[in-house]
Amino acid sequence: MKANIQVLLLVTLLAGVWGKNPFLKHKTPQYKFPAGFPFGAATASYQVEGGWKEDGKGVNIWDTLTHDRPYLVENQDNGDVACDSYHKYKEDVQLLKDLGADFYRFSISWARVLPEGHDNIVNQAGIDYYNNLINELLANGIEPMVTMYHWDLPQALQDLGGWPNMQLAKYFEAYARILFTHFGDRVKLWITFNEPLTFVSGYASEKGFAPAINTPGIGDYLAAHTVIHAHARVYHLYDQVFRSRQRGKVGIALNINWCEPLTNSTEDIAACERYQQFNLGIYAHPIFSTEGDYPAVVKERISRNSAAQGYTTSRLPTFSPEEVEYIRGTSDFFGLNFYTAYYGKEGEEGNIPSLGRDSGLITRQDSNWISSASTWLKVVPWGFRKEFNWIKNEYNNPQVFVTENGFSDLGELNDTGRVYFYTTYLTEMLKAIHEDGCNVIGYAAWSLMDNFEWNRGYAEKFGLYHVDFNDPTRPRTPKESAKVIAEIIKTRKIPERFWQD
Ligand code: GBH
Repeated sequence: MKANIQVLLLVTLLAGVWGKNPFLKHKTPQYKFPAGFPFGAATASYQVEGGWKEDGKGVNIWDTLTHDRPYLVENQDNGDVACDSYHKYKEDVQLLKDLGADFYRFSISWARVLPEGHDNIVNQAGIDYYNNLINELLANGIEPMVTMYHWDLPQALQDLGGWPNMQLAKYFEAYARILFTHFGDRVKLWITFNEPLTFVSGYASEKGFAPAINTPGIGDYLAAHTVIHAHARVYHLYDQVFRSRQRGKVGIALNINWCEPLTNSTEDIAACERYQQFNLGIYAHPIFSTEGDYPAVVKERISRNSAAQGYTTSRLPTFSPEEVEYIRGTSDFFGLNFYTAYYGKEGEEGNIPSLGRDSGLITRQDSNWISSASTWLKVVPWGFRKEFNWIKNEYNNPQVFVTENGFSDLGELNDTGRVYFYTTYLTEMLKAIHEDGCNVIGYAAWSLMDNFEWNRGYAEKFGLYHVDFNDPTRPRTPKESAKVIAEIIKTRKIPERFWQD
């Protein structure tokens, strides 16, 4: 009897050590980040640079929106000065260094480099600014990851119609050629576009993102079509002219929310599948799928709705077979911006016509999910893992580089909400890597520092570093989350005090 108890105790102890004892409270298995897995932080030109009319920079559509229609932005804020990174880039690099970041994802302001959008006038001061930033990063052992377009279209190109005008694909290629030529010797990670889904919505409402034009279900689809062409052109340009010498990678950053079926009915499951196809597949399918082109369900539904609404042609443009071939496979990695999730059920909502209406579902968030300072951003860590798996299954397990992930609050230094967000989302990402075999190859936190949050102005803060926007010198201060992220980068794991049961 006594021996039996001893054996039982021994077994219990050993099982406890192995983490399998059901009687002991144990925690989710803790995984490490693979050796060499790059960690970084992200920003975007209009959100941080300021210097809106300095040294020959041209006007862009966000300058125009914030100056001409200030009522579209919370508190009538604008990015004229923002974080003043145009002058403070050396300090920004030190923030990254203090984090232990492997790379910095920033974007180039098209109008700072090409004030009129076209390549006939190159602004040398703009080239100098980005050369200085890139050189400062490299001198500090931080790799630059450069987004070519994070929403600040030169106004001169908007005057020609903006992204719905197919000619912009050609102008974007000319701009990209300037960037590869001037920076490609040192920049090895390129992102053509940040979140086309989000910025083409600037052609779907007069109230939101620049240029804030109200042509939903038409202008946004035309813009998407141009952007996909423009992306492919830049990829081919890199292949044909630069890749053999520069040996970098060219990708695109796509944003998506997870959609969890409200019930397990076939209708709701299909509704959430359509959500993925209409919001992610519309860009990812032409580029990352084996067959190319827009997803079948997207083509069918827009064509059917267009006909029912009296249009004699589909509101969604078509790719020719040659174009499908030209676009297919034009990305070296899948950039993923991920923040939150929705419940989805079959149904109709949204403007007639609109992408939302065409997709045929109703989305809602759960009032029990933890909130942030942004109405749309609820904390749903498990959605992150599910999204990685959806991408893995849909596109044959591509290399996924997380190009954004982050949380908003009101700017507090003891940012416990953000710490909870990062530690839980990163835990789910580790499960996707280690348990599900998802091919995740890098991670950027959004954002390095508090910045101009588009139509929300400075009311919602995403930074690991606090920025004091009332002080003309825009001092930066590390938040608690900056310290935790630094610890994670250093130890390659989630600190035990944050492990969840
Ligand atoms: C990213 O977008 C952007 O790339 C980045 O610049 C931005 O600062 C960051 O996220 C934080 O927002 O106002 O209710 O209509 C994330 C995807 C898509 C989220 C558009 C907000 C608008 C919601 N975004 N969405 S609403």
